[in-house]
Amino acid sequence: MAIRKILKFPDQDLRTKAENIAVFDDELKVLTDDMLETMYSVNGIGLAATQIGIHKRVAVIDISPEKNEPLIIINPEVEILDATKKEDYDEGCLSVPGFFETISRPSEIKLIYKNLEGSQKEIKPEGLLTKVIQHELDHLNGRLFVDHISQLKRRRIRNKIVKQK
Ligand code: GNR
Ligand code: NI
Repeated sequence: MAIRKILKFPDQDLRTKAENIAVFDDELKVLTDDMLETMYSVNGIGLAATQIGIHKRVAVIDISPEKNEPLIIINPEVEILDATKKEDYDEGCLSVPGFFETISRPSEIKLIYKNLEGSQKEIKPEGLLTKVIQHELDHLNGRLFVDHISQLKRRRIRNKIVKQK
C-alpha cells in the first residue's frame, strides 16, 4: 500500500471529468487500497480518485467513528428522490485544506454504484453519508464544494491557499 499525494485547489487537474471503470482487476484493488490508506492518513471521511490525479470514477468513503467501515464506490450515480428537500451542512475538503463552508444539497437521494467485484449495488443513504456521496461525485465531475459558494468567497480561499505555498 502507498500514500498518494492529494492535489490542492486551484490545481487544474481537479477540474478533469473522470472516466467510467470498465475493468475490475487487481490494479483497481491496488488503487482503492492506496486511496483508503491516503484518506485514513489525513483523517478524511472520503476521497475521490480525482484528488490524487487519477481520472477514473472511483471514490472511497468511511464515516464510521472507528474508521473500519470502508465503502468503495465505482461508477457512482446519484438519483435525487425529492428535489424540494435540501439540507445545509458545513463541508470541508482535503483539496481545500482549512476551509469550511455551509453547503445546501438534496437530502433524499439514492446511490447506484458498482463494488470492487463489479456487482451493481444500490443504497438509500442518510445523514452525513448523503453529503459525502454528493461531495465525492462532484469531484469525479471536476467540481469542488467551493463551486457552490460565491465567487468572492471562492477567490479569497484560493488566494489564501496559493499564499500558503
Ligand atoms: O474529510 C472530509 N470531510 C467532509 C466534511 C463534510 C462534507 C464532506 C466531507 S468530504 C472530506 C474529504 C474530501 O475532501 N473528500 O473529497
Ligand atoms: Ni473533497
